[in-house]
Amino acid sequence: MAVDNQKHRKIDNPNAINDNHSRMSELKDLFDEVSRQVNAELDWLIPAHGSGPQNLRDAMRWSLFAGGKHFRPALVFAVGRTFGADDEQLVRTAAAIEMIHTYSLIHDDLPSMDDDDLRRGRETCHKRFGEATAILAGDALQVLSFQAIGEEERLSEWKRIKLLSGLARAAAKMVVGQQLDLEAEGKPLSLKEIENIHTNKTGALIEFSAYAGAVIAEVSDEKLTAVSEFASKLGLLFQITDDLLDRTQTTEQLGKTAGKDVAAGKATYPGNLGIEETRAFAREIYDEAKSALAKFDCSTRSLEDLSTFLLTRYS
Ligand code: GRG
Repeated sequence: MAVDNQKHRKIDNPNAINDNHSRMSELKDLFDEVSRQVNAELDWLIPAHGSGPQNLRDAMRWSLFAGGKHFRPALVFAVGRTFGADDEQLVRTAAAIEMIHTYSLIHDDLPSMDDDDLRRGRETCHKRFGEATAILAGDALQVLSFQAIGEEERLSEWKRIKLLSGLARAAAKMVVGQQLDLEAEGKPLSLKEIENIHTNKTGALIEFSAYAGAVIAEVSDEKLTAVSEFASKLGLLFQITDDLLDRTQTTEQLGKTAGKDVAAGKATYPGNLGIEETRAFAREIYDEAKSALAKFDCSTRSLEDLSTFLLTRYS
């Protein structure tokens, strides 16, 4: 009998264990390889020394090179490679998305927002460099990400325009989601309202990451629709399991303050549904993400593995 929990699953067939191990090691290779390429690109785009105030440069690099998971860049690579794009066409956009994501974390941690001291296992940007410099480091990362795509000569002008407008839309949604999130603190929300906050705040950039990989690989409009469907499920799955992590893991495991959602009176999936029902909901969304992948009509192994990674990361 199989228990429906990936980590404690009882598997009768030893081949299934080997397959699980080899897929986990393929996924680890994907994350390692993407981190290596993206960090090298970021180091080239924002070197340790150069013109302008050194303190601002140090603040950007403090947050950029703090050991984030690089989930969004991994998604750019996984979708792009799935449809045949070369890594050298993908890496700049993956790095630009990591810059926008890092800016959002720096600003989210500010005293006027979530007021946090710990991020990615180290002091937050404003704790280390002061509030004004942290605000400016976030601002600079945001605009530099657009510049990085706009000046990327390995991409055609048509692709650059599609990517720039898509990134601008996603970044705007993130701001809308953040404002809705701040306004909702301490208020009871319906599941629909929670989903609307997360679709904007977290989902939009994840969806854009998948879209970017597909645009760079020049997929058909029909495939692009399937990619969007998959990515919207993945964005939701990311947030549901992020909410679970906040409840089930320690500050050390997370590298950021655990239990913040409850302390800040945030409406979350576990707060609304309870932990067990949230787990079941995550499983449902995971299944829907996998069904969307079936429409890709090609091997989607790495995308299945990224989905499984999200589903199982909280246990
Ligand atoms: C300030 C404009 C503005 C937006 C902030 C994304 C966001 C909106 C706030 C982050 C707050 C937060 C913790 C949201 C939950 C989901 C999330 C984005 C988690 C952090 O992303 P990970 O887990 O982090 O990919 P790493 O460090 O691995 O990159």
